[in-house]
Amino acid sequence: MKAPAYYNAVAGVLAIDVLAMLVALPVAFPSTGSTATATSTSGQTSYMNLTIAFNATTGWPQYSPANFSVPQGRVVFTITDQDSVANWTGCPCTVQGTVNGVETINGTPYSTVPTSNVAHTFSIPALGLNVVSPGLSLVSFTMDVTKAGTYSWFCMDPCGTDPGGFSGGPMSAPGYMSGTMTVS
Ligand SMILES: [Cu+2]
Repeated sequence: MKAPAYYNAVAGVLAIDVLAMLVALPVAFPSTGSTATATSTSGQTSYMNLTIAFNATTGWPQYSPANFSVPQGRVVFTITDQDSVANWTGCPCTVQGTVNGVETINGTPYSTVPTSNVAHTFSIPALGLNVVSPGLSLVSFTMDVTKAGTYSWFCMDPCGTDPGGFSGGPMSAPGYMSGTMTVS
């Protein structure tokens, strides 16, 4: 039986998409898993995409890549947060250290993020950066990094396994809720 024309068209598009993913995936998720370098595609601006997903072995939420490099200049970050929605009344939810003091959550800009959904933060004290990552969201923020160096980042949210959550599990294992950003 001959497949309808629309089926062939859809299959063709799918085949192209799969091919594009096969090419793109090793770039987005290098085989080392924890180290990556941002790509600069338009002059001074570079792009760094982070994902928070559950580690297949431990089951803990994990930033990936945890250790990465960016060139000096303007960097546009995204955080794809696959963790669940969580309320955190004690959240230091003011966005700091980004261009215009805002981050966007699913396309909407916030200078203070509602405490009703805070899964993790991405914080670099040495650069005055604090960004909040709600569960099941896409966060974007822009940052101007002017000084070369290696900066420690970490999550301030009590997402650990100890009572209180500020230690244990992903909060105590390097490469989950902490890592380094190297500016070169
Ligand atoms: Cu966290």
